[in-house]
Amino acid sequence: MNKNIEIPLDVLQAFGYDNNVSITQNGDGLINATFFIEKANSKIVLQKINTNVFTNAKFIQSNYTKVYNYLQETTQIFLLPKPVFTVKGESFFIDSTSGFWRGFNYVPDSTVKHFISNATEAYAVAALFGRLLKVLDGFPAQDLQETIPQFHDLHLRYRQFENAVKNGDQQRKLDAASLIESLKKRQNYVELYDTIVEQKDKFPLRVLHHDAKIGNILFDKLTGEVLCAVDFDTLMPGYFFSDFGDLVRASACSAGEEENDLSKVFINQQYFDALLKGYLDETENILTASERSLLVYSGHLLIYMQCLRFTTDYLSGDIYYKTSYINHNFCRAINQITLLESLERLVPNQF
Ligand code: GN1
Ligand code: MG
Repeated sequence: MNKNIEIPLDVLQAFGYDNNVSITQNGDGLINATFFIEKANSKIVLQKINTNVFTNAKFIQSNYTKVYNYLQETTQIFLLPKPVFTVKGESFFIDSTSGFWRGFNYVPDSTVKHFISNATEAYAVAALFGRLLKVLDGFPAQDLQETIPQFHDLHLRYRQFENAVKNGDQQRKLDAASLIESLKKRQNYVELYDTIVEQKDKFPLRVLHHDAKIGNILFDKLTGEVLCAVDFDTLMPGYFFSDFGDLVRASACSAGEEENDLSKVFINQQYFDALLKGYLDETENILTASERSLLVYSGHLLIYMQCLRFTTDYLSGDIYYKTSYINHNFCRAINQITLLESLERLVPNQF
């Protein structure tokens, strides 16, 4: 998918700007297009939502508004980027080509990082997402829409993978033969997922971020401290393992999912331990005993799921994730299976 998109004038005008602004594009996300708009003393983040992925993009905005207002009303201190409304007072704007746009206030002096630098940082990052679970514990999960239905449904992801293996590109299938075997051989993760969702009393539906990767955290540019999480597009009902799983996937690793030198791809035990402590310090009294006992396997589920998703997209001809080179999704999938193998050595799966 192509990532270079321009901002039409009607969009700028809808948010109270004109062509007389400075625009920079942030190239990080794999789905949406993100821009920084600056004029005089104001700076906002404007995003074009990928409506092929978020077919009901309005749900993103209604979920965010509900949660944002809930946190303001319950005076729980949890920083969320403030939504920017259009001049007509709407939380989004649909342009003349049906593009879906929404904005946030830029969080001053913030920056993003792609890697965790030390265990203290890993602890802080996990505590942030643990706190999110905690402050939303009283929020009724069923009041939120599924912005992508069955987003972290491992059973569905496995079926999509099987379909892609069956109907996907023949040459790519041959090239990925050993990766496909490695994924098939690990169907016990799908079984674990199935047993979790079957036991609603032990594993209740909760509000999860569903993309707790390091790139979705803002850090203070000066002190390096964690400021807040961003990208709440997949904030929706889900199960306990999603955010901690993505934390392990993206913050306990020595290198990110774009790394092709596999010798650099492994789980850092110190970071893993710090993540677990950070998450549990915030959520220990909220999670059920069953959730706590399976928390250490969250990373297995999420890395496995991400590997299935990259492989599925590769076999299907790169229709979902933005790619920059020919085998990009394949390389990401190989990176993720390597990471999974490393996690399995550190925390052998016992089920
Ligand atoms: C996507 O858009 P971005 O880069 O924040 C994806 C996540 C994946 C992630 C992998 C809606 O997130 O689920 O984990 O890429 N988001 C969607 O980097 O599919
Ligand atoms: Mg995202």
